Amino acid sequence: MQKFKIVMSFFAVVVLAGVLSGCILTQTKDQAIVVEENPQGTEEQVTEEVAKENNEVDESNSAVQEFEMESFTEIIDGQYFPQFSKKEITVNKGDKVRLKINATSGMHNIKIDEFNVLAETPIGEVTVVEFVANQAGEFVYYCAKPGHRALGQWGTLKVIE
Ligand SMILES: [Cu+2]
Repeated sequence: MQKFKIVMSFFAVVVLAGVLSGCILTQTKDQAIVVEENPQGTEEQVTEEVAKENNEVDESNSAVQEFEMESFTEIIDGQYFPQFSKKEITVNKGDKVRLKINATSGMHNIKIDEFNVLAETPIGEVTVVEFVANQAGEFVYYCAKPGHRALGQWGTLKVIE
């Protein structure tokens, strides 16, 4: 009888262990699936949003300067003239600059050499570009697609002390 009890409790332990490890395995699997389901999805974006908000709180002494402009290609007498609707932007040194670029026609991007800004601006979308204007002076923002800058797709970024 004593032996039987020992055997039974051994079984009980084995069954309990099995159930527990089963739970743990299931949990691990579920977590793995959640991660797989969001490789470039919502969770990451939410984290980025939170990070952005935290940044804004951290830089509460510096203002956020937001500008909206259109990026497009005008056709005049069969000639293509790619351009930004805004030709000049003025901010204070230390400002966080947020550009909202609405690309309505043509293939464009935006580049500002001195602030390491380079972003594609897909047509039909509003592309948001952010950087901190941490140096004073006059800079050029432009489209780096072949020929676009020379054809007039650029503007002046003035950062004043
Ligand atoms: Cu362009």
